[in-house]
Amino acid sequence: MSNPSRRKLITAGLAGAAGVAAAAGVAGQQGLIPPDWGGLYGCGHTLTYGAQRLLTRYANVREFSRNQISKTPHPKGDPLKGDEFPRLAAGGFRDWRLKVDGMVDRPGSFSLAELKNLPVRSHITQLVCEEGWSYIAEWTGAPLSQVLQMAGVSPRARFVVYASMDGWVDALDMDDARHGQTLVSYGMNGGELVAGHGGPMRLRLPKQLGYKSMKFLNRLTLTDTLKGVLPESGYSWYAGI
Ligand SMILES: Nc1nc2c(c(=O)[nH]1)N[C@H]1C(S)=C(S)[C@@H](COP(=O)(O)O)O[C@H]1N2
Ligand SMILES: [Mo]
Repeated sequence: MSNPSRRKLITAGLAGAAGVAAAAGVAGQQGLIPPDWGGLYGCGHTLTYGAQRLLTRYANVREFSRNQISKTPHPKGDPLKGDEFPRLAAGGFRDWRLKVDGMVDRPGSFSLAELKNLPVRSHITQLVCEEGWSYIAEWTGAPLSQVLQMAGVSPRARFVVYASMDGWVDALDMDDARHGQTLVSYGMNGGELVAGHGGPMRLRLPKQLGYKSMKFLNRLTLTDTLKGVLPESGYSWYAGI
């Protein structure tokens, strides 16, 4: 190979690399890169998340009719260990609060009664467990977007980190957090949300697999990074369906 053609090749290679870098930059600005883009499975995670964000960012998942509600929903329902949960339950969850902190103008906490005063949204959707079972139920609650609005989210916030009384921690991006079907849910099939399904309050996020619909929710933290925030769980961070 003569030098000029090799130089051409190198130039073409550099231009190609610059193109990939520019594409990655644009993809980042458009919110197409997930926080777990690195590592062994990063490429797959990025393709899944990027494609879902391009195609279904604002789409709703399917809602069912009342006669399709499952007769026997499948609760994994372990009771919570420790004294806190029985104490709260004995008091009708009057002392239970949802804490909201991080990148918000008005950090604080909300009682169940305050959250029930927000606009009410219900949907009949399918909860799909990664283990292969699913059921259809009606969930009632406040749109998470309303809770975020009440707390005043900073425009710099990129994720809602959420945590439960049984020590789960997970996170959503702002698209899914503000999606109309994403609820902080306190009701199921026309009654209260029972403890077996995560009562008094769970996140209900029908756009992703069941493990993202955290039961026993008690904290929301707005952040601009997930670095060092999420435990190593073995589950994919983004589980769009
Ligand atoms: N806090 C908490 N939330 C949780 C879980 C859990 O063990 N603890 N399990 C998750 C999984 S893997 C699934 S499939 C659903 C099950 O919801 P269900 O008990 O209402 O059927 O809850 C999710 N949320
Ligand atoms: Mo699950």
